[in-house]
Amino acid sequence: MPDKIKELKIKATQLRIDIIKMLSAAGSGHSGGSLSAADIVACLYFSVMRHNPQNPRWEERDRFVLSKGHACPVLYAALAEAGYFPKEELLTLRKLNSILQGHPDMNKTPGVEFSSGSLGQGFAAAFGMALGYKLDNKPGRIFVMLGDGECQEGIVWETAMGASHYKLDNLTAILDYNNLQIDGKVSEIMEIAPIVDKFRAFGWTVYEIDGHNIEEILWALSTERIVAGKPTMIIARTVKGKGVSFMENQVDWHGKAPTPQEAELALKELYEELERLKEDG
Ligand SMILES: Cc1ncc(C[n+]2csc(CCOP(=O)(O)OP(=O)(O)O)c2C)c(N)n1
Ligand SMILES: [Mg+2]
Repeated sequence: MPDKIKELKIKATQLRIDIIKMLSAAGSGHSGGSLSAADIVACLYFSVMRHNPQNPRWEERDRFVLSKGHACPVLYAALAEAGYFPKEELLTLRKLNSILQGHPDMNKTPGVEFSSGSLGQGFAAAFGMALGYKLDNKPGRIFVMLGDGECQEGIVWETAMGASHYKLDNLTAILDYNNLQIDGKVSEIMEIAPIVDKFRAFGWTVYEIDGHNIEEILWALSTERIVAGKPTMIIARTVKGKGVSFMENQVDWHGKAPTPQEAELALKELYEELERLKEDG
């Protein structure tokens, strides 16, 4: 496999390892939705985005907003790996006075672009950032990740309408389509399908990919996929809890942290995967 793909698979596995360590140390937090997003977040921070951990407020940077803010362990793991703050900070997740709060806080954590967690709001904020970049003639791109349960929020559809009205082709959204929300299957609680047709009807360019396939993620995030005058939506099919066998597709793991014993089992699997990737790629 090409070196770049191998490197990103290793990064994503490293993020999953850090997610398990952080959540286990914190004793609370969101496992499933952090793990489902790891491959996409790895591609963004370690291949696609133009950003500078030494200068987080660089004017022309690309920005990433994690609208499904409860999955912040994956964001914190990526920011630490990229060098925004020391990795030791990860083990302070959810502690009093930590820079790593239970939901992202842009005033506390270097590299966090928006304080998200109230579902839907990060998407709207990203729309505002993209509009601001256009008005200021800035070259950067704005990326935002949503959950599928999050798409049940009305604000998502106001944002979808606004972004296409203002022709925000500098905005790329990624939907982490794992078909699970806090208390069950999205398709049973309040169906969002046909989500591709819905975003197309709202004027977006829509791509559907496997959200764990690095090649497909990079393909969809490439500037070549941008259609002038339209925002881009990437519907990424994912598995909630991806990478840890006993967490995969289990709704119980939405808002639960592993016990020390469970963390040990999870880390064993992930370190084996890391070794496998390093050996044969
Ligand atoms: C406005 C709002 N309502 C409710 C919640 C509580 N909540 C946190 S996560 C979640 C489910 C989100 O599901 P989804 O978007 O599918 O996330 P993922 O599966 O990626 O974890 C809910 C209801 C919230 N954070 N914000
Ligand atoms: Mg979901």
